[in-house]
Amino acid sequence: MWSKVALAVIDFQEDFCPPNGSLAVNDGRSIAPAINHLLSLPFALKVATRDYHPVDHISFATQHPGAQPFVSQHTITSPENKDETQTTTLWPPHCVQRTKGADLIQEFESSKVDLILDKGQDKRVESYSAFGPPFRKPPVAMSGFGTKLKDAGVTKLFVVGLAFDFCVKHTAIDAAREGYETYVIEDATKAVDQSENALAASRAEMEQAGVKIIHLDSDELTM
Ligand code: VGL
Ligand code: ZN
Repeated sequence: MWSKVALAVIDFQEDFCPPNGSLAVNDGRSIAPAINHLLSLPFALKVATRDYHPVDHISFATQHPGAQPFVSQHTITSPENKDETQTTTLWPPHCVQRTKGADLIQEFESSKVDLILDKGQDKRVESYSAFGPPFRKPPVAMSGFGTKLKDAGVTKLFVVGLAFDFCVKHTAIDAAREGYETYVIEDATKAVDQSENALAASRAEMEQAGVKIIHLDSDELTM
């Protein structure tokens, strides 16, 4: 029953974890045992993604004079179509290519994944989703995530990792829209904004798109 089922571990990287991450998510490191447990299950495909930005990525507040990380919003126009825009939060520089902050964390048994895919490499656009930026015509070489799932014949996807309210959420919503039976295992994720209101809003947004939010003890994981 696992033959068409994949696991995606999103952005489990140093910069998203305490104590030294530049965009550390509270308790981000604490989900490592949960994720390592999931890696022992017989998924047909296990993928890890990395947020992997050029040093001058558009999402860095430092690229926008006067902007404040976590607070300022910035509207990005599709490089391919000026009628498509994306409004997004600006961040401290993070996950810069070939820096320690971009490394997958040591505690994550990443040797057990089949593939590591990089995203966020085009400095002109933000791409929370592993499927690519939210524009109809992708402006860039994509991470390859969608193609790899298709090639493996996957129909069902479990999404975990960091952060619940950004890259996990957007990857899961895109997966559901692409027709995958999609689950987020909430206790194998952590959010940037851990207030109950924000968590509820993220859950609702995902559920609206057809994503199911489950926990590690779900029957869905004892197929
Ligand atoms: C992420 C903020 C900026 C994430 C990536 O992986 O959730 N969040 N870049
Ligand atoms: Zn990023």
